[in-house]
Amino acid sequence: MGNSVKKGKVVFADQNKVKSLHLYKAAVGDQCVKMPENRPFNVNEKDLSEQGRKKEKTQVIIQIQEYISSSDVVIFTKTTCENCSKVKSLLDELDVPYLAVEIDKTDPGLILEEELYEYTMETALPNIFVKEKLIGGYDEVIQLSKDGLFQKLLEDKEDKAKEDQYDFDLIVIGGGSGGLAASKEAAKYDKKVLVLDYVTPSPLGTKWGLGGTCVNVGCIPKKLMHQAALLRQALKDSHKYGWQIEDNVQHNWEIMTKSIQNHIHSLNWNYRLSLIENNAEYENGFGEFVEAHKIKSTNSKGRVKYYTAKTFLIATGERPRYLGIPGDKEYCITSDDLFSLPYCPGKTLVVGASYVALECAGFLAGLGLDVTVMVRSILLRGFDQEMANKIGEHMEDHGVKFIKENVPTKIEQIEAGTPGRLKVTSQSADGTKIVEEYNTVLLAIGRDACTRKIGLDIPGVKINEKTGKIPVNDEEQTTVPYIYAIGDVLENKLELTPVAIQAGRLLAQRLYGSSTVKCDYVNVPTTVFTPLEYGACGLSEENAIAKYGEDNIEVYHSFFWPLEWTVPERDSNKCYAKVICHITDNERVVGFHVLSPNAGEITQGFAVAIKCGLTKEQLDYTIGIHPVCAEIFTTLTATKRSGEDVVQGGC
Ligand code: FAD
Ligand code: NA7
Repeated sequence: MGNSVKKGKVVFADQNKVKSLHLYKAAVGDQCVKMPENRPFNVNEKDLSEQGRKKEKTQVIIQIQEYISSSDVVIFTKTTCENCSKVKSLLDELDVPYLAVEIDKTDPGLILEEELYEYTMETALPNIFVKEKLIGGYDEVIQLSKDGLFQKLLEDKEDKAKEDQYDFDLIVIGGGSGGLAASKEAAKYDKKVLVLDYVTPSPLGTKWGLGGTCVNVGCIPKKLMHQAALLRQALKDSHKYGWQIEDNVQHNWEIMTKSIQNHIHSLNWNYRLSLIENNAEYENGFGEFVEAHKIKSTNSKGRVKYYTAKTFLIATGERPRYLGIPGDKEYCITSDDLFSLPYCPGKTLVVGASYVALECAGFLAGLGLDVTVMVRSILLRGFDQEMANKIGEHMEDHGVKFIKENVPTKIEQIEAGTPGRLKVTSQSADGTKIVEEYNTVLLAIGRDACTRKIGLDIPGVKINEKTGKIPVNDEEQTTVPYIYAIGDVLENKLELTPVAIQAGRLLAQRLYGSSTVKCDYVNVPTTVFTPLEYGACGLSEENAIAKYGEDNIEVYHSFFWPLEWTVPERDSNKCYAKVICHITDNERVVGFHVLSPNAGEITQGFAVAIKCGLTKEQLDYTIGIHPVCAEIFTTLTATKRSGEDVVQGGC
């Protein structure tokens, strides 16, 4: 990297004296970049008062902004910096005209370098701006150039935009799973697209990069930590397979989190690249409506910009909910903090009993921690309850403790530390109090839609006042026709990454292509990554009964024992398969459920078949693959109604 920026060192006092503002013209011709207007600073150098310093700071910020907007490509450099020279040579080779601001040649007096650091948060030079957007430094430009993408940044749709009364065709608020998918797809139709993404730090200060919940604090780190826990089980199993591994193998939390975070950082960068590849603009700013067609974007330094668009898409997702009891925000963590926690959480209380809670409890216990789950009512509300209870039993068998029908009422710190010690007071419905000590309390009690602080009332978008969720029609259109919404903010829709992506992509195709295809929210497969994974597609048994009546459904089921688990002699008949068929509709499969290793891999394939109208007869005529877990679905004969014993003896 280039020279480190030393805060407060490099300055220039009088713009008229700025001799070091070099205008590099590499084959510029008519496109010659223009110098920023000279703006003499009126700061009295002796005026060291607070007000004077503020004024000075403001003028430098304005100057930086003027530099940035004065040319398509602006580089802040130093003459002594090797990487700065390399970047300039590269731009010369690429025949790209640029303006280079040589910081070390500017007259001293003001705090350009310090303000530049504050502005970009980049700790090294050069800082490269393309079309007023910070692209990054040396590494980023070299990578973009290697990928052949630097020139692409310079292509734009300005001409089209000028014809239009708006700055953009589409502004997407939220650069998560849904927002990014929609932005890239819309840009493919040659639309001018801006995507704003901004992560408000968690109460404990955790923040992350571009890509939204799934990649940073959801599916990706969760599945990787689940994998870390499965490896411990594999180590145990390996004894019976002849591996002579010592019993006291230790897990290192820091190494795991660092490796996972490194992977996430590479994904953050790939998201950025793919926006560039698709010619969609990105800004790291918090978006909120200020007028019907105008939004304000505020970055982490409080810098504000305004943009207008013809169409808007809300894809702001959700953030974890807090209990609203003493000590929750001060001392508890949520999934937003867990995956980058710099220390092992130790003895952990997980509050909540839905999939985020059980998955986190599962992998923490799998890593060898002492884990308790505090359940207010039932496990996995909304999922098939038979499967949910089997998951709970399996977790209990593997050492996870459950405190049922209890809620925390107070969290107190006994001792600060990494982890510290917390005292948790909880209460059951009958008023019985439990007081227990933990190192960490993880709240997983649901998530709230990020819809209340984005000025939706200004254009008149209606939300469900109680939940904050946005109701939409079957084309993801809100109550304001030119404003759409997708993903986790939607009311009564599944909160899953592939759902948000599919909805975003199809919406862009309908808006800008000739498509009429709508997102199908029915029969969406999903998997809960508890230690014993649970895959599901279609209706739960309860919902199938409610919809078709008990007499009209047939439930085929069986326990099974994965071959791989027989040799280590563990978890016999814990895996379970169940298909729910609608009798009067040719025994069409309306519900598919499996508790198994790799349940997601199994469920994905069957979901395709269910989408094609799979019947029980077709399952029976399908020849299985032997010896795999999924073959159980081709041999199911026992119905629940028959009361037949479904425990299996093995292969
Ligand atoms: P998000 O991905 O949350 O993106 C919204 C983005 O908008 C965020 O980056 C947010 O910071 C940003 N934003 C918010 N407000 C503003 C604003 N005003 N201006 C600018 N930006 C803003 N799904 C699965 O399919 N499989 C899983 O295994 C899975 N596991 C999960 C595990 C956990 C712990 C969690 C919490 C979720 C999991 N999910 C999983 C759900 C999945 O992450 C979400 O369904 C998905 O991310 C929703 O995408 P989205 O685009 O609606 O929102
Ligand atoms: P869910 O699916 O909304 O479930 C919330 C869980 O937390 C559920 O078990 C609730 O119990 C429990 N809960 C809710 N409030 C409390 C309080 N105050 N005290 C104790 N327990 C409580 O949340 P998740 O976090 O698992 O997942 C939300 C979304 O995130 C999911 O759809 C994915 O998109 C990712 P209840 O059953 O209501 O008694």
